[in-house]
Amino acid sequence: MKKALLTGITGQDGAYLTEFLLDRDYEVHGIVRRHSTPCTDRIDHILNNPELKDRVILHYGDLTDASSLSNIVGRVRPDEVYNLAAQSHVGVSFEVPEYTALATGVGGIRLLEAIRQNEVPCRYYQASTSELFGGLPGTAPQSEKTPFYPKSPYGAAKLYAYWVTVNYREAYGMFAANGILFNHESPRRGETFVTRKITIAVAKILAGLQDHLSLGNLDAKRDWGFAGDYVEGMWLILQQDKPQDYVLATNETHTVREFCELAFAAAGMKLRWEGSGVDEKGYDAETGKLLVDVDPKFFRPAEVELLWGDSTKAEKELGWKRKVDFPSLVKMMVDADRKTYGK
Ligand code: NDP
Ligand code: GDR
Repeated sequence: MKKALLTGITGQDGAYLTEFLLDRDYEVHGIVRRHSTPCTDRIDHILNNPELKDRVILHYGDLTDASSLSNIVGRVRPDEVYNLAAQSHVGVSFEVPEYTALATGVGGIRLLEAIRQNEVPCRYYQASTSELFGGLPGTAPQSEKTPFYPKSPYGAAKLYAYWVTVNYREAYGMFAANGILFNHESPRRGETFVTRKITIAVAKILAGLQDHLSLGNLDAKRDWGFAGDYVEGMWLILQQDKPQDYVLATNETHTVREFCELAFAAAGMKLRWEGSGVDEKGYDAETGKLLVDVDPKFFRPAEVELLWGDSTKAEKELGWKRKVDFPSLVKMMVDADRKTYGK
């Protein structure tokens, strides 16, 4: 039985990847942080499943604590390591820049060193991101060849983790690879990322639990796919003969405004927009009720305006392609939140 070690097992991608690996008969080891209340909601269905729970083993550790990583890697001696843990919120990285650097950036080299010093001949996946590109004008669609220009402490920290992954591959011959993933979402997406914030708001507004939704930049464009599709790509990257870096994306881009329109439409509401900039508002076209407004507090000190991926290399070499399209993704998320919030 192959052994995989995941950091970030309690996150969105960690939960999908755990399911994917269990389906392929792996034993899955996950590194979890200590919380005052448990934060395992996304994997509780696995931990409580009598047929699966013995194949998922959790270890306390932290990406900011090299000794914990070294102990776990030395004890488990995994075949594959997926470094998914991070302070992963771009906006929050402006509020906690130093911690973001330590966890999201330096965490990567701590884990690589834990593998190297324990002499574990495993394959290493680094969760790299389209935020590395920074969305510079004239660079889209972005591929493995597009120059990097991160625009946040998060992006800069991920840039460091990207390059040490390449460096350990070249310096020590390690099987270390980056997946440069564009935004991927799901009903398990963290509630403060824009897609989930929108789909929760739609469900709550419909159920009479929220009045309206306040957002920041409605014009930002993102290449949004379904997280369940992307974890297969992570695994495929580690099954290749040679370690290489790959972009995973849908090859489409949409604005935050479009995501809103589709999300409200999935619940039977049509948005009518009025005004512009911070004065823009979205009304229910039928009743005239305010549904969306703009609050400057959700703007970032620097913004990535356009992310649009080109995953031709992954399609050719990995045989990977997204399965869930944009409208189906939005509907899946709205439907799931409507179930949770009652209507
Ligand atoms: P989430 O924010 O949902 O999950 C992050 C995970 O990291 C959680 O399990 C969290 O644990 C854990 N974590 C955070 N800090 C630490 C730390 N110091 N030590 C150990 N664990 C820690 O992220 P996603 O699942 O969405 O993303 C997975 C990875 O992929 C991240 O690295 C992200 O930056 C990257 N990425 C994500 C994309 C996306 O669109 N989702 C796109 C490209 C890259 P806890 O539950 O304790 O908070
Ligand atoms: P992103 O995701 O920054 O792309 O990072 P997020 O959903 O936070 O923002 C996407 C875009 O929407 C704009 N926006 C808002 N964002 C949030 N969170 N809240 C709002 O109210 C709001 N209004 C507008 C943002 O300004 C931005 O332009 C995600 C994370 O998963 C990273 O870890 C990952 O690396 C990248 O995707 C690829």
